Amino acid sequence: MEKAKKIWLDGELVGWDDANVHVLTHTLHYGLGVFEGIRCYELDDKRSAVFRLKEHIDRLFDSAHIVELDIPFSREKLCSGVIETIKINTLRECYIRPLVFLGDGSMGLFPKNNPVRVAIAVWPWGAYLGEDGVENGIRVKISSFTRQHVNVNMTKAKVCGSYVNSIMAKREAVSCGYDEALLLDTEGYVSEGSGENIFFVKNGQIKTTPLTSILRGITRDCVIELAGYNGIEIKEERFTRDELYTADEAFLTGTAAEITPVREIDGRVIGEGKPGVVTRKLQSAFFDIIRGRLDKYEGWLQYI
Ligand code: PPE
Repeated sequence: MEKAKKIWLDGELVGWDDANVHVLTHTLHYGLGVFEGIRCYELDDKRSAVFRLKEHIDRLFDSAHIVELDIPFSREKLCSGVIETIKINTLRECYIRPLVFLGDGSMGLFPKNNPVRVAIAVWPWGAYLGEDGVENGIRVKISSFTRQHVNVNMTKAKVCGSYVNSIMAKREAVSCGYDEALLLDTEGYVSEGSGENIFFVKNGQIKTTPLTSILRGITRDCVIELAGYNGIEIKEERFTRDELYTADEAFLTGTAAEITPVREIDGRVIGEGKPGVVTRKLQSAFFDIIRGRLDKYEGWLQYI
């Protein structure tokens, strides 16, 4: 990972190597923390803009609310913290990781006075599933691990501890020679990737998982909006893995993964085994937006 110069920690900018915590930091032991993943892009006109910053910070506050972490900063302060951190690091394009965690103090499962701490780190991060993945599509495996039951871990909150499930699924998929894992929900319906939402296309119509066991992805929201704008029918409806096997096209969405086509699932070739027409159309609309080429969606860009 490529280091940047400074990290925003509890309201102060500190050196990258000085952004440290005590080993008794509560979140480190029990996983109760929440985070976000945001991207800042360089536009065609050479300005930089953070993509859907407000929505990401709102989701951070929702996540914190769900797990009862009281963020000691306002939304505005964190938005300006993000901008400030990008500027001081002189990065034109980067990934942004705000993290809300419980500091050290007491141990055990009923922490009382541990401080709620906030960090914002930024670093250059290229294509999450590889340049080739974005171009030509990736190979996905249905995981033997199940997505958390909606009453086990809160799936609408982006909670640190929930990612143990994702990491196990991802490692399993990679060790089996695949690029990414796709998890089913506790009833056996398709849920989401280790760090992405899933869509598929059949006969010109798109389907995606409804907001049950999945994270309410902001890229997912962009795709739903863009499909509507392009007159493509889109349904949020449960579906099974075999429905996916027989799809014409499939793709994953996420801040890190952006829009990554899926060319194979469990050894079955999807459609023609390469990114399909609908996927390409949505992908290019998405890339146009983040590069500042589509005025209609300028509101999604926060210039820095
Ligand atoms: N589901 C999960 C489980 C998830 O982690 C993400 C984002 C999404 C869906 C898509 O959400 P959105 O980014 O708002 O479109 N995953 C983040 C974490 C990646 C990481 O490895 O860390 C991300 O893409 O930033």
